[in-house]
Amino acid sequence: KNQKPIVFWFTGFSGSGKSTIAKAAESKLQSQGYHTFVLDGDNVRMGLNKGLGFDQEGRRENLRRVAEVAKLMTEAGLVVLATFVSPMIEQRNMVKEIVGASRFREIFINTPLEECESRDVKGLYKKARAGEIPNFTGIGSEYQAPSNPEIEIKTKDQTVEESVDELIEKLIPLISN
Ligand code: GGZ
Repeated sequence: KNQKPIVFWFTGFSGSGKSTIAKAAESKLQSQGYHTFVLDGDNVRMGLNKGLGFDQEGRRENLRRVAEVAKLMTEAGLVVLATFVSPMIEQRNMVKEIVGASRFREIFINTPLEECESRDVKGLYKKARAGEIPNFTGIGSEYQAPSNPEIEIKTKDQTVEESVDELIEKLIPLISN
């Protein structure tokens, strides 16, 4: 299938739905014949980036390496869905520079902190509030929302299915030749 190799860079709080939405979108894209790869904390912080922390230096190095991998994947022709908190504008600008602006599109999974905290799927917010995770994004560490994302998905008042469909509808025109 003809497709443009683009890196879709998902940013948002922990628990905002980045991975869930990206993985569901990937299955739909693959069933339509697109060649995709999801890069996220789960498959990267365990291996390639094992040992990197969550201070801004650790995050920056995490994101730098991921950006280089995503770039290689676009050279193989893939559509990449990369889901990382990537809290700082400066970090996302670095990623954009590495990947190349023409291949980089920012996606803001806009779920308010209060909503992520009330979902608390992994119990991490509870731990962070208890002081057990010192640099947790939104609690002990800053999150800078993107000011001009290519796509913004507000998950608060819609189902996962609706968020995925909204994303797919906006994304497909960007990868079609
Ligand atoms: C934020 C943390 C932290 C801290 C562990 N801050 O919900 P999750 O669990 O699966 O998503 C979070 C993930 C964030 O890793 P990233 O590689 O995406 O972060 S960054 O882009 O900033 O480098 C969360 C878990 O790791 N986690 N400690 N202190 N999230």
